[in-house]
Amino acid sequence: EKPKSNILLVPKSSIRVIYGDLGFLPKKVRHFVEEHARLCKPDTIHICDGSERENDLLLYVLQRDNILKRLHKFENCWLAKTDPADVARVERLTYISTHEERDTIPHTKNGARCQLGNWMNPEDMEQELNMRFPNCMKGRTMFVIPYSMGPVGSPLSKIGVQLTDSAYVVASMRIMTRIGSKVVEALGSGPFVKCLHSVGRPLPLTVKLHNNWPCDPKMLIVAHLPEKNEICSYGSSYGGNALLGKKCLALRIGSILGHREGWLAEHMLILGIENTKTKEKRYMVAAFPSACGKTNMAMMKPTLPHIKITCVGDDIAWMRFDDKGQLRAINPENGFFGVAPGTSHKTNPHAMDTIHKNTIFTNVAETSDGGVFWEGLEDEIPEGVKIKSWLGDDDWSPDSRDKTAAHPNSRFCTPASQCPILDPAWESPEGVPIDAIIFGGRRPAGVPLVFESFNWEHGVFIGASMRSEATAAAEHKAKVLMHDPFAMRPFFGYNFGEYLAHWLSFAENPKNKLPKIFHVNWFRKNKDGKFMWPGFGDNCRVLEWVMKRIKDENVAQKTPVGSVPKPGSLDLSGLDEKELDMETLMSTPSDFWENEINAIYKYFDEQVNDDLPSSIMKQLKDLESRVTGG
Ligand code: SAT
Ligand code: MN
Repeated sequence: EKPKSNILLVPKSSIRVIYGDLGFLPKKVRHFVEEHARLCKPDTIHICDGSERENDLLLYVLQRDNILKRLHKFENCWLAKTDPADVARVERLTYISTHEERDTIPHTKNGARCQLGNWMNPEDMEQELNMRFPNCMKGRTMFVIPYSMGPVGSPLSKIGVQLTDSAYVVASMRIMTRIGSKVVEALGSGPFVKCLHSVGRPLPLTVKLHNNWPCDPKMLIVAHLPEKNEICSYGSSYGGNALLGKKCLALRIGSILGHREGWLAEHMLILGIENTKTKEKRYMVAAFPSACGKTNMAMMKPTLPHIKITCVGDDIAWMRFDDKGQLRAINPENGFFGVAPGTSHKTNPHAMDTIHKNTIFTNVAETSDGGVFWEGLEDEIPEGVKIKSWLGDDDWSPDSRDKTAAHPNSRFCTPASQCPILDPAWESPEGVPIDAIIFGGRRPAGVPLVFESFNWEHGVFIGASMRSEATAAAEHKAKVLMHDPFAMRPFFGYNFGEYLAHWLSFAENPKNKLPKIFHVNWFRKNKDGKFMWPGFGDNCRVLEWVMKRIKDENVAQKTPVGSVPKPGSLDLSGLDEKELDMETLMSTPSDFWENEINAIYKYFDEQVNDDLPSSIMKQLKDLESRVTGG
């Protein structure tokens, strides 16, 4: 049934659809739009079709409103500078609301603050949302973004519809997800995740904006309502707070759907690796905490000439065992939202080649020749070019070192299709076959370059006990070792104990070919505080070894912690072997591991408590007896 006109009737006013046609939306989507238009009271509605014409219009508006600035050095590239108070995800205001607290988070010991998610009961949540959303879009346009996480029409994909009053969010969602009419067609009368987002600044403004960037950090909330299949986000326009397909749908809601439907939504890159000598090709996934070099690894330029790496995704993997028992993964995203600082031709040449067109940069520094700058690009700036920092310091120089040029969490938002090493199967609807799962972290001491788990259960334990030096992507500033199980700490959609049980359950089906599980650490330091391993493109040497282990080649030897490469089994050709202390790099000092085991005991006991599966506790005890030899 079609609506009578393209004008939405709301008591005492009417809201005009200025772009698109309400009549083309499935009935359920139309009701969702109407209900929230009535609540948020935008002036106008724009239904996104995903066309070029639409994008031109959005970019025109964003430029006119001084939110985006064209970067003349590149093709169709843009710079946004945010309110300095809106620069990252805000974990402490990110909630999951369910009737039962225990569905969302474990019962911590002695009322300790839960580090594995924030829960709120539905009544309080309703109050919080009612304090914010009524009339919040006054004077603004409400955009309707139908989007697909995963290739449009793939049986592994999920559809969301995001309502937002931010054109910047639309332009970014257009890069990061597949949006528009083709998604509406694929949706039909099927289910979708309802996503509501507002910057929280109705017009006319009552405060002065910084950088014309509307946001309301004091009222910020990111709420997940899995029982209603809904996400509501208020007060921020930035990254994971506002692009609701990414962390909110693809990880938090995704992990809940995966639990329910028998699959996994993980914070993992997906890469292909080919040995051109043996013509063998494999796919692997890897989980690292944010800004730990994950995007660099996903796009690695290998230093071994016979190894070829291809990229399927740099942040999120949705995985499922198929009916033959093969684990398969899709990348639900359509672009890269990568941390800019540290990205250079030296560290990630393929990313550098990806971002010189059709890219939105946020909070990087700009150069007087219309380009961009951030920490790590010092050697790539032509002489005489001036740098303007993200905060607007006009003549920023590397000597004014107390202030960085770019914000440490500044980003590029760029289409995956532009990556020069994109895997040919990256959009394959059935997903790519996964033969190894890699966990990793930034561990300055004690943790070997690579070790392999003894079995699936031990591998799940390794994921559960991951720790890493904290990074700039979240609001944590100081460098401390943080527990970050599965690199999912801020992204679990449901009780972490249940999540572990879900991972363990895949071993119960004898048909499943369980991939081998590994842990890597590119960041071990020697006594002088220097990195012991060259990292970056040389990490392909470790992946080549992993490939050998997939085939069960006899190249591993046991340590109490896991199996490490036998001496001589890592290809070190072309490296200065005098400089490398492989023995120390692979060592597992018992005093270090005794401390580590104590930290894991404490963490499991306090944070997971009764929800910890007994087999994971048994893995910890087994590790302890192997380490202490008792
Ligand atoms: O801002 S995002 O959540 O998209 C990226 C991150 O913080 O990990
Ligand atoms: Mn991430």
